[in-house]
Parts: sequence; structure tokens; C-alpha cells
Amino acid sequence: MKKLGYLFLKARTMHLVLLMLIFNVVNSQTNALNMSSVDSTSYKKMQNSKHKAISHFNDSKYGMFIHWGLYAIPGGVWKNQRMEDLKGPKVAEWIQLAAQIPRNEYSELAKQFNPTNFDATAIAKLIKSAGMKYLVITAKHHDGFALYDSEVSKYNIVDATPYKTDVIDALYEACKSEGIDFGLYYSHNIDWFDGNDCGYSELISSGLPLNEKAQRKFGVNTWDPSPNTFSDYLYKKAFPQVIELLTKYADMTTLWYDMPHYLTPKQSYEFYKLAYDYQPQLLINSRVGNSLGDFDIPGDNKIPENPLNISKPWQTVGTTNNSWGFKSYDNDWKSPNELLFWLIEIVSKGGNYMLNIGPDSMGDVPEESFKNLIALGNWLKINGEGIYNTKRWEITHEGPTQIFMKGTNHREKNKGKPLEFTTKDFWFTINSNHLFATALVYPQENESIIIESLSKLSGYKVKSVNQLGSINSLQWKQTKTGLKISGVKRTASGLGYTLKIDID
Ligand code: JFZ
Repeated sequence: MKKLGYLFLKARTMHLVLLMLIFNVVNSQTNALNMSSVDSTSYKKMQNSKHKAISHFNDSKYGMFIHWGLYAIPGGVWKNQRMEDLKGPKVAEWIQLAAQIPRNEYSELAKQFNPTNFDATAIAKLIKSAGMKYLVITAKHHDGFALYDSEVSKYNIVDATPYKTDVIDALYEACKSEGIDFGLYYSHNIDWFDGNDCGYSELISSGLPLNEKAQRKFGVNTWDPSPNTFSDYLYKKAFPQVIELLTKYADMTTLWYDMPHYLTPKQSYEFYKLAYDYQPQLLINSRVGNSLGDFDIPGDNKIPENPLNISKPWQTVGTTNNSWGFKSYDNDWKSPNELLFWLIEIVSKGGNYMLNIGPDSMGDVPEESFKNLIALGNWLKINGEGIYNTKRWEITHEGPTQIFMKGTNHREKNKGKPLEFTTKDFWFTINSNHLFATALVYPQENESIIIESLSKLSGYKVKSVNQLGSINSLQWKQTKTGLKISGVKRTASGLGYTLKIDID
């Protein structure tokens, strides 16, 4: 009896163990399935075929980002409450989540959207005068509203607003005629209008591990989710809209996905592959998710401290104030000098800078961002040779100033304090044997400057030194302490200067 009982127990345990085993196998098979559906051989092949596009991207250095949509109407204020009084991120394009606005109420904004001042040609000309080489604009942000004439969803600028004009079409054409590369942002995972729970519950049941953002349900519409499933959204809206965009705008350089925190590797792979199937040279950013993508984004308003940690080409995206979408009360604009710091800090480290504007609900570009972009553009007209088509040198910066940019909030907390630099700070870039040293502060008249990285002991032999945009000749000498230069003159832009140093 005892023995029988033991056997019975044993059988029961065995049964349980077996059940658990089966469960684990099935579970790991789902994982394996998800992972194996990222065909890594095909993926590598696709990625490696984009060399030409990558080197073009690396040479371009500077582009424009535009965040524009229905959120420009509230401009960061909902029923007398500001973003700062509400939930979540403080950037104005997040207002629907911040104020937990029901879908039907938020979508009413479309009936008021009539940006009659929008001028695609003027924007393309601004991009050009700013010295920017490419554009990426929000075709659809997290709110799910499309800025182009979509057959897939009527929740778009042509079908749902009194304006009835496809602004993406207009910008595509304007950029083509100004010679500006064209790209689109598409929120592929988060869609507060049609995306149900962002795929949260599907991710849970897949058994895949949850990343930190997914664990806290960051960005999920929990207040009024759409009644469809996330798969419905993916297959009936997101993939079809991406196909629509890839077809309508057949000559793009970037497809910029965002916030992939609930996507499985298989889904990220599908978004990546789709772009390749339609436009093989199109570059995809790393926010397609699951470590895929052709170039990296270190973080919003973030400059990597050590760019050597990044193995892919990279891009820092930045705001002109502290919001992407138009925020009516944010007047904390980055000065031209601060913008130049960001540009040179990024380019000296080998990255790209994509700087944002957020037009208002009439389609006007906020005046301060317009003016500051033009000021930097004027500087680039004189000094662009040290920016475009350059590479990272072995030393990226010398001098006492250390400023770290760790994210949108980080810079905002620094509010009011202007960045300060010295005559000893130099940022370097290189193009064959031309080394460029950019400074943000001019020396006094008759004061000489010294570049320590080019001392007699550095091993570099200096052949000539010139100031970009100046015909005055400089006096220079390589000494034990550095390359000593005098005769630097203030140029018209007033923003800092670049030396072109030919080395052996
Ligand atoms: C995302 C969006 O949510 C935001 O509205 C804007 O479009 C911006 C460019 O991108 O915001 C993010 C995404 C990722 C990080 C930070 C903000 N991140 O990984 O640090």
C-alpha cells in the first residue's frame, strides 16, 4: 500500500514535472520562434547593402526635425492646465496622455485644424538657409493622426480637417526642388487612437522579457483604449500606412520609427524589412526596436560622452526650446551659440544633429527658432567646410569646459544659465589632411591662442593655418606647448571661428 501510494505520488509529481516541461518547451519555442523570425542572415545582408546611404548620412551632419499635428492647437495647455500640472512627459505632443483625453474628445481637434499660414516652400527654404541637409517630419505621432492623405485611416489631415491639404505631399515636393533629403517619422508602436494597449497584453502572453519602459506601461493608452486588438492595429493600420508612405514618397533617405517598447523582435524586423522591400537604400533608425536599425539614437537631447561605445552611425535629436511639439508658453530657446555648441560637440564626435522645430496651429514657425536657425546657417556659410563631409579626429575636444547633455529634462533644469566657454576650448574635425579646429570664443585683439594637441611633440607637422572666411594671414608656430597662433579676427556671424590647419 505504502509502495503503491509512493508510486502514485511519484506519478503525480512526474505528471506535473512533465506538464511543466511541456509548458517550458512551448514557451521557449514561442521565444525561439520570435527570435528565429528575425532572419539574421537576411537582416545583415539588408543592412550591409546600405553603405552608400550610410556614408551620405555621415557626411550630411545636420538636418531638420519637425513635430507637427493636432497637439499644436492646445500647445501644452488643456482646460487651463499645463503639461507641468499633468501626468507623464512634459513635451507638448504628449498632451492626450498627459490630460488623459478620451479619443472622441481629442479627435474633435481635427475640426479646428486649419493652418492656413503653412508654407512648404518657405520651410524648405528655411532648411536650406539654416545649412541643414535633410528633413524628417512626423507623418503620424503617438496620437495616431496622419498629416497626409491616408486611404488606410480617415483620421488624417485631408479627410478630417477643414484644411483638407496633404502637407507631407507639399513638403516632399518643396524639398525635392530645394535639394533637401526627405524623411518621415512614424510612431509604429504607440497609437492612442487605434493602437489599443500598444501590444502590452500580447507581449505579456508571448513570455518575452519586458524592458524597463514596458514594465511601467509607459506610453500606453490606459484611459480610453480603442476596442480593436493590437494585432488588428498592426495589420490594418500601421503596416498598411507604412506601405502607403513608402509608395507615395518613393525617394526617402530616412524612416524614423519611435518608442518600440512593446514590439517583439519579429515585429521590429517586419517594420525594418518592409522599408527595405520598397526602398533598399532607406535608412532606419534604431528606434525600430529590438537592437535593429541602421543608425543609433543615443537619446533625446543627449550627446554620448564616449561615442566609441556606439558601433553604428548615430544621430542626436534636439529641441530648439524644451518641447518637440509647439508649446505656447515655453520661451526657453537655445541661443545660436548654444546650438553651435551642440552641433560642434556632436560633429566632433562623429555624429549627426537633427534639430527640431514645432510649428503652431496656424502653421507658423516660432520666430525665435526661425531666427536662431538662420543665425547658425549664416555661421555655416562661412565655416561649413569644417562640418560637412568631415570625420572624427583622434581628439574630439581640448580645453577646460566639460558640458554633458543627458536628455531633454537635463538641459531644462539648467534653465537661465547660459553655457560658458573659454578661448582654450577647441573642437576638432578632419577631412583628409585638413584638420579643423572650432572655437566658440574669440581671443582679444593681439591675444594669441594655443592648440595644445598640435604641439611640436604631438608628432603632427603643421603646414599651414587659415581662418575660414578671413583673408588675413595668421602668424603661427609649433612650440613644445602647442601650436601658437595670432591674428584671429572676428567674422560677421560673431559666433565663433574655425581654423583650417593642414597637417602632415
Ligand atoms: C520620443 C517621443 O515620445 C517624443 O514625443 C518625441 O517624438 C521624441 C523625438 O521621441 O520620446 C522619447 C523616446 C525615447 C527616449 C526619450 C524620449 N529615450 O529613449 O530616451
